[in-house]
Amino acid sequence: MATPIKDVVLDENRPKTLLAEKHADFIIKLFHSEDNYEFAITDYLRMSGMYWGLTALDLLHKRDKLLRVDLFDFIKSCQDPESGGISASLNHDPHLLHTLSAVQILCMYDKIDILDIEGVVKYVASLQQPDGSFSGDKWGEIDTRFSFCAVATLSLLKRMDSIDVDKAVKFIETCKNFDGGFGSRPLSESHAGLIYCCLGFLSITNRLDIVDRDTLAWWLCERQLPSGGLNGRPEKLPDVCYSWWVLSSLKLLGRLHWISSTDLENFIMACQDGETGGISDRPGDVADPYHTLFGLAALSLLGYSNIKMVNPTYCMPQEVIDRLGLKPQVLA
Ligand code: GRG
Repeated sequence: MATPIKDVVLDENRPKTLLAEKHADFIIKLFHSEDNYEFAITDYLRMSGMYWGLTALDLLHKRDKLLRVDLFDFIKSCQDPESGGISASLNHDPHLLHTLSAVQILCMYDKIDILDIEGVVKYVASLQQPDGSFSGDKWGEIDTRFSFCAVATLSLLKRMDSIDVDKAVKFIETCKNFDGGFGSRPLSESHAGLIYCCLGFLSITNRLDIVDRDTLAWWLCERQLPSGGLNGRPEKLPDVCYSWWVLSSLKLLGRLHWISSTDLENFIMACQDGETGGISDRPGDVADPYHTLFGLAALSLLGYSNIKMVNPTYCMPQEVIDRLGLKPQVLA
């Protein structure tokens, strides 16, 4: 007997059009919720949370609705003067992920000069290991996510010369699997989130040539389920965030048309919260800024009108990448 497919069923009364105003209000409200319990307990991911929210607002053309100059003072105060790295929030350790998020936000607002840029470069370079991999922070966890964070940060700062790029590429190559995908380390299971990190890394380093293009594109398009949603690996439920991790990967491989964009669009629309605004992982769940950004960014890749064009490598507005003069590789 065939194994039943794990999936969700879309409700007839689901939202079917983009609730842009509601999503903008949802994000703006989050930036004014310092007194909430939820705000307090998410301190450890604040910098990335700000990147998700601000990028979502910008993609919706609503950046000007949030005028808070104290955001930049906050980011500046999260840079550790000793290591040069940036933390999620005050009194947290610096980490590559939050360093990237801070650099992304400041590039979007053309405010990168408020940072000690040499300090950031020194921090990122100090985390490269003898085998070319990167640890996320001084505590030493190695993961392909951190290889992506390192080269994304350095390329935005135009300082790729500060690391050994060839060695970094060799490490990513050792994380490639028989199915064309990539995992977090050598011999780890292929996962759509990590595939995005490795393809984003290879796009920045101009080395997408090492990818088994069609084997990987086939694995990626097999992530689409009957509901139209995408999962991150076989036998898992769909989740809006994979609309981004899978779709951006297909875009970098020049194979976006291998999945049904209409079905995916229906799924993302169904995950919108018609009352509070925001997008959740699956229909009916609680909305959050992470799924709101990645749902909107996926709709942008699908060519959805009224959403700014997103860059598939950096998940930032394309106009910012153009302004910086960056041309990450994308296969035709
Ligand atoms: C700037 C867009 C941008 C990204 C920064 C951190 C990062 C780089 C990307 C994250 C990529 C990602 C989502 C990796 C997934 C890691 C992983 C193994 C998740 C597994 O989580 P489960 O088991 O999820 O909860 P599934 O859906 O597999 O059940």
